[in-house]
Amino acid sequence: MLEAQAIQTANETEADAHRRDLDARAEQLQHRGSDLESTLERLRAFEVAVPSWALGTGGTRFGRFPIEGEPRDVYEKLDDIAVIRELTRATPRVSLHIPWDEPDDAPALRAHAAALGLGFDAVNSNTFQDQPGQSLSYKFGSFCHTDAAVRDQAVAHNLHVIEVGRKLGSDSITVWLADGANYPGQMHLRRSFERTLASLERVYAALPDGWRLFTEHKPYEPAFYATVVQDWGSSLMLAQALGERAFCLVDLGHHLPNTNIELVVARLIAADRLGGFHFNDAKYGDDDLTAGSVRPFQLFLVMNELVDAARDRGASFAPSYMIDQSHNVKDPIEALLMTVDNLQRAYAKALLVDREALEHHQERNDVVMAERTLREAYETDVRPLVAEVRRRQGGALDPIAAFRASGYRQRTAGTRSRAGYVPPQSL
Ligand code: LRH
Ligand code: MN
Repeated sequence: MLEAQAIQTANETEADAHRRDLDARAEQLQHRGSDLESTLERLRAFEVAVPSWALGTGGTRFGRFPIEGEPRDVYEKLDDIAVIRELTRATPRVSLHIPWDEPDDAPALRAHAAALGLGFDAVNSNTFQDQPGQSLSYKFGSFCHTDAAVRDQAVAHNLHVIEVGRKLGSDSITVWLADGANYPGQMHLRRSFERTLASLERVYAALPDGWRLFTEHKPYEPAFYATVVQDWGSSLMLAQALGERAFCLVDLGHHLPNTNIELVVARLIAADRLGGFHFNDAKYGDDDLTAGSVRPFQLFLVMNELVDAARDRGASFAPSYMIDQSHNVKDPIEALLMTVDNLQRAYAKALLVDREALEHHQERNDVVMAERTLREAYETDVRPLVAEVRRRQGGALDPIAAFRASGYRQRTAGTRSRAGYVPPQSL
C-alpha cells in the first residue's frame, strides 16, 4: 500500500490546474448538451482486471531486463496491484494464471487479496507449456492432441484451475490454446477442431453454478501455419456448441494486420457471445504493448461498440474487462497505470458520443455528419473527467506522478532482495 498522505499530497500540487481544466470541460460539454455529472457517474463504473503475470518484467526470446524491486511471488504481485487500485480506483480484481501464480494456499491468498481490497476475475489455464514432472508433453497440442491421454491430462488441468478459482471466489475461466501446426499436412484441420470441442465440453460440464467459460482466439504463435482456435469464427463456433455459459474473449493483439477489431466485437455482441477482453496494443503481432499506446483510435472504436451495446442490451451486458500485457522496457506498475488511464480515456470519449445524432446521420447516410459526430467525441480532451472520477474516489489526479512521488518502487527495491529469499509457505 502507499503511505497515507501520498495521493492527497500529489493531488494538492495539481488541484488548481485540474479545477480550471474541469470547469472549462464542463462548460464545453454543457454547450454540446452533454451532462458532465452523468458522464462521470458512468465512467466511475468502468473497472478492469489486472493480470498477475504482468507485474514482473516480461521479455522475449531475445532477452529479459529485470528491474530492482519487482515482485518475487504472487503475494507481492497483489501488493503492487493494490497500489494500482489505490491510484486509479478502477482495478478491484486480479486475473490469475495457473500454474505461473498458483497459490499454495488459496484461502490465504484470498484473505491477503481481500485485505488489499482486491478480488479475483477469470482464472487462466496453461496447457501451452510442459511443467516440471508433467507425464505427457503438449508439444503437439493439448485439447486437440491425437493421444486421448494427453487430452485427459489437459482437461484435468483445467478442472484443477476451476477448483483453485472457486476457492479464490472467481467465477470464470479463460482457455487460450496454443494448439496448432507449423506445416501443411502436419495436423488434420477438422479432426483437431472436433477433438478440441470434445475436450472443452468436458471442462464446460464441470463449470460450477454461475461460472462462465471464455475461449480466446489467436491467429498464430506459437503455431506458425494453423492454430486450432485461430479466429473469432472458430471461437464463436466453440462457444455456441458448448452452451449458454460459454463466451468469446477478444485479445486485441490476436488479430492479423488491418483486421477491423471493432467489427469483430460488434459481431460477437450480435451473437450475445462477447465474454470479455484482454486489452493491450500492437503494431505488428501479439506485441502485448500498453493499451492505447499505438492505436488509440481503434481502442476508442472498440469502446464505442461497447457503450452502444450497453445502450440497447442494458445491465445484462457485462463483458469482463481484463488487461493482458508484457512489460519489457517500462516499470510494470507505471505501464499498468498508463494502461488504465488510456482505457478510462477511451471509455470516457465513447460515453460522449451523441448517439441520437449519430443514428440520425447514419439512417440518412449523411456520411460526413456521421463521421464528424464520432470524431467530435474522440477529439474531446477527457483527461479532466478521468482525473476527476479518480479524485472523487480517493485516487490520484495523475497516477504516474503520484506513484513516482510515493517512492514505492525505491522502497520495494530495498525490501525485495532475492538474496536468501524463501517464497512464503501459507502465510
Ligand atoms: C496468449 C495470451 C493468453 C495468455 C497469455 C499470457 O498470447 O494472450 O491470453 O494466456 O497470453
Ligand atoms: Mn490474452
